[in-house]
Amino acid sequence: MENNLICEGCGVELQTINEKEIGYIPKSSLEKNNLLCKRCFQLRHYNKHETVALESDDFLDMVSSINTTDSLVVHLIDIFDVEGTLLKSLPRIVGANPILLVGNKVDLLPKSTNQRKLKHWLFSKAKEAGINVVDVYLISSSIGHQLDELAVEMEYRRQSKDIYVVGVTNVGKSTFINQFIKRSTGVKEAITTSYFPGTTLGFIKIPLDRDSSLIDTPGIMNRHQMAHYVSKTDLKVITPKKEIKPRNYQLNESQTLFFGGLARLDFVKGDKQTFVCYFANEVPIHRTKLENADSLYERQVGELLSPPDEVTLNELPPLVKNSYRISDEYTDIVFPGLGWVTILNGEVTVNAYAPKGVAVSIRKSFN
Ligand SMILES: Nc1nc2c(ncn2[C@@H]2O[C@H](COP(=O)(O)OP(=O)(O)OP(=O)(O)O)[C@@H](O)[C@H]2O)c(=O)[nH]1
Ligand SMILES: [Mg+2]
Repeated sequence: MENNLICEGCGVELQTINEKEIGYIPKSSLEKNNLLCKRCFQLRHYNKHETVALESDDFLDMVSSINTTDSLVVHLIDIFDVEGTLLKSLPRIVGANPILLVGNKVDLLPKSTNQRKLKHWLFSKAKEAGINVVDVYLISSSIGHQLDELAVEMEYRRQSKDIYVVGVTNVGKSTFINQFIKRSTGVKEAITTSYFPGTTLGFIKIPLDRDSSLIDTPGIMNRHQMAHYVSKTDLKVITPKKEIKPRNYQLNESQTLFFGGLARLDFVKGDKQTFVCYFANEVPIHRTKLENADSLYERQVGELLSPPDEVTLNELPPLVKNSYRISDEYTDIVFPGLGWVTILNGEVTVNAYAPKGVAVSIRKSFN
């Protein structure tokens, strides 16, 4: 299209030729003040989501152009899914530019969470992954927690340069930038956001001053994210919407917990103790005897044990078992993108099941 017009909602290049292709805008809408492609328009006004046929590599190539810039990078991750959203390939993507690591969505964590420990843990996770960060912040883009403090830090660190906000799909990059736009101009929801991965399709530049911008970028796909394995309806259920209420289960050995039918934890061996479960409040947790667990799953997955719904079930890889012998107290078994279970006393053997491709991990609890 003439002058390469860009959709203000998602950053895609606009075109008036093919309604089926991304970036379509009816010619008549080009006169409007606010240029939105058909997809953004439908998402905003009808909450209708069209799947985009763009390869994840296209986004990766686009975002990797940051390594040729001189800028500040804000790496946004989802605090509820650190393993799934901390980009190990970040140094390759952003080159030598300084990185601020920002954990988003702290509003979802229980109030009891020790944020100092969490911050410390994020520092060490970044270091472990070979990512050199200048500082770590914990924020909530939706409620604005710590945004003023972060804004000051960003202004100081950027030294008049551009700021790129980079991260895996769905961590809240566009919501984050919308907060800044709202604070400086009063305009709400300037950029399109949604709970589906893959909302932003191109760079969106928000001017900071005459020569520099705050830049939203398309999310990098992480195929191991639970979001890619479940239906839209299920994604709504498993995504926490408000503060998570930990659910406690007193378990004896040879008992099993099902998290819907998407994950499972067997308490194989150990003394009776409390298992504290951190999942979206809408995810049902079902307790059963270990000896009955296999048959219950076979009979009830998609029924009593749901999500998965029918759509997810058609796509869902089989659950894979991981065995852990845990000696330390306060250990978390993490089901990325779904939640985690804190084992208080330790000295246990557990089997943790998640769909093949979603890597279960363990960590020291930050509570
Ligand atoms: N609870 C909570 N949800 C958030 C927060 N920030 C963003 N979200 C939600 O996370 C989802 C994804 O937000 P987006 O801003 O579209 O994420 P994105 O990183 O721009 O996603 P892509 O453009 O697909 O890469 C939406 O449902 C947001 O409402 C937050 O601080 N807390
Ligand atoms: Mg976005």
